[in-house]
Amino acid sequence: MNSIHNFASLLDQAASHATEVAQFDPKGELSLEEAYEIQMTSIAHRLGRGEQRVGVKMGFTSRAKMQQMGLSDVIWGRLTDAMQIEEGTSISFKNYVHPRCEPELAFILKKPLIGNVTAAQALASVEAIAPALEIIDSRYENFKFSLPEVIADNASSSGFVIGPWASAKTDFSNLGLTLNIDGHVKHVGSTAALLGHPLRSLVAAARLAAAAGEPLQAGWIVMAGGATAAEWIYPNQYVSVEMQQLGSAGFYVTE
Ligand code: OOG
Ligand code: MG
Repeated sequence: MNSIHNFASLLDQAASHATEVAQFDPKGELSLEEAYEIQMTSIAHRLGRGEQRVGVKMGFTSRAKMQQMGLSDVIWGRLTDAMQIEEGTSISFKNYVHPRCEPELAFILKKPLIGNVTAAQALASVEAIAPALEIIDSRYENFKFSLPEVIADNASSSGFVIGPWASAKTDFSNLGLTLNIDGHVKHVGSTAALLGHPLRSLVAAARLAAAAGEPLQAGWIVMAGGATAAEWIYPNQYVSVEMQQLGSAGFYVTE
């Protein structure tokens, strides 16, 4: 119990000061329950400082991401308002340890979505969808971790950028997308990479969040997971996602 609180404080401090920590469970001996308890406790520190909970992020929902990180279980993390970066603005590189960016699809919900739901129920809860970027910044040295470690570290969540919201009536099952740096295409993919259909990521989010006692709420954002491998980002770059039909979203990186 004590170690849960210690690991949670350690990760919260590392995230808020952009410092790295050594892996504390490299062999993955903690249970997933313990790992999520560390995550919850660590995010409670942020909420205690006045941050507001705004949704959920999903992780390892595409093969590209599973392969890049060598893990294959779908994981999730908690989003707060402080993690949101306004589209078209800049982030300061010094606030990050070793950031990477990946293209995602974002959902915003118009009603709660709780527990075991069908894809049709999931779709009916969606207010709008948007092209999005996630900035992941593992707090572990060398961006290396075991499954319990990355879960404890809020699934590497660090920031997210949301582009223009579009009607959920748009067919988003297989939209082409690119991750671009300074206008150069770094990765090409499709929303179909997300568990075969991005709604499956939302269905999983509804189940996992409810099981944790924090069911998806109206107004919450759900980030469906990286559709391609993530790319390292550096100062003086403009990073963007371009998505078929939905448009683009981007941000600048300064020193
Ligand atoms: C873990 C987070 C995974 C995604 O979209 O798959 C994730 C990581 O890759 O550091 O955010
Ligand atoms: Mg992600």
